[in-house]
Amino acid sequence: MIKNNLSLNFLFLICVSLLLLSCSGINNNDADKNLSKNQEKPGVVVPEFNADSAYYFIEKQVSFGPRVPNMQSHRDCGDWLIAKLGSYTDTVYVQPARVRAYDGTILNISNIIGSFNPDRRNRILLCAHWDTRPYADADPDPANHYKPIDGANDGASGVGVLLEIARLLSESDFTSGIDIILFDAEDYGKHQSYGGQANDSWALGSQYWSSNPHVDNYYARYGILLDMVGAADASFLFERYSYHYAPGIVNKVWETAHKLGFSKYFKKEMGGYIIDDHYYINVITGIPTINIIHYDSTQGHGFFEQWHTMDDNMDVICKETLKAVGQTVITVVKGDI
Ligand code: AHN
Ligand code: ZN
Repeated sequence: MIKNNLSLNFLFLICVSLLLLSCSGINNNDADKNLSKNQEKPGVVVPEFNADSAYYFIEKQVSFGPRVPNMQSHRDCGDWLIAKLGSYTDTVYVQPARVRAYDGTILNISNIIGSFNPDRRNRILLCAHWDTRPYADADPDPANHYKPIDGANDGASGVGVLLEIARLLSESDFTSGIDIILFDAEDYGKHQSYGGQANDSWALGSQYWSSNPHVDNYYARYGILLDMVGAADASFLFERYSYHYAPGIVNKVWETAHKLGFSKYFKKEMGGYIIDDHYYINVITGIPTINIIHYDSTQGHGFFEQWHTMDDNMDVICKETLKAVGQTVITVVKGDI
């Protein structure tokens, strides 16, 4: 009797823990049911986004160390990304460049582009940045202000979601073109203590690509940028440049997220104007591009709590959030190819 009670209590405890710890290791019940019908567009089969797989891709990037241009860990991770993206896509392009940072440092960078059906005119662009910030200049401890960060959320999360989408697309049949661009040197913007003049110091890789696309006359119908898409309880608000340049895409993505049951992440509220890779793509190439980015107005800086701190590590990453973003984006893309 006592034994029975104990095991009942134990079972109860396990159930409660599973409910509470939904972020530290969810079991995705849908994982073995790989495909689901798109409720919106009958006939369109949407693959099931695997958050465990995306999580692993993030963990792998972080394992190289900070991906700061000119560091060995940056080159090592770049080589892994080229091989991984190349294994899923029809063609992979590496676009090397030397760019000048706000402080005069010459950065050896590489944008990494994986393309499905590279010869098709009708294309969609998906992107994220793969580099990480060279300094934790928003860390509460000033001793960390010149140390590089893991960038599990700021950087690796968007790339992890896109690699999982590339894996799913590699198993999928479609005729349109898709480009997955991993931009370098997004996060080498001016240090918070820098007093000098520094225009356009962020997003150096996407500025370079936008002025020098990897193929002549490159065009895509629209683009979607993912930045900081992995934290627990993330909130994705309408980013204002996205809404200005691509309101139709913003509405389509948020509508899709709501229909899939992810309204707690995708809030239909205005956020701020954020200079990020999508800004330069919009301004320089004219490709209407949106940014799905974690925006939190309760934080002074407006982003997730651990933004540009030493705590932007794997502990921040939540599979539920990855699932919400990944399933939404793959649903939108599958509906359009
Ligand atoms: C600015 O702070 C101007 N832009 C932020 C873009 C960013 C930084 N995305 C990730 N890290
Ligand atoms: Zn950053």
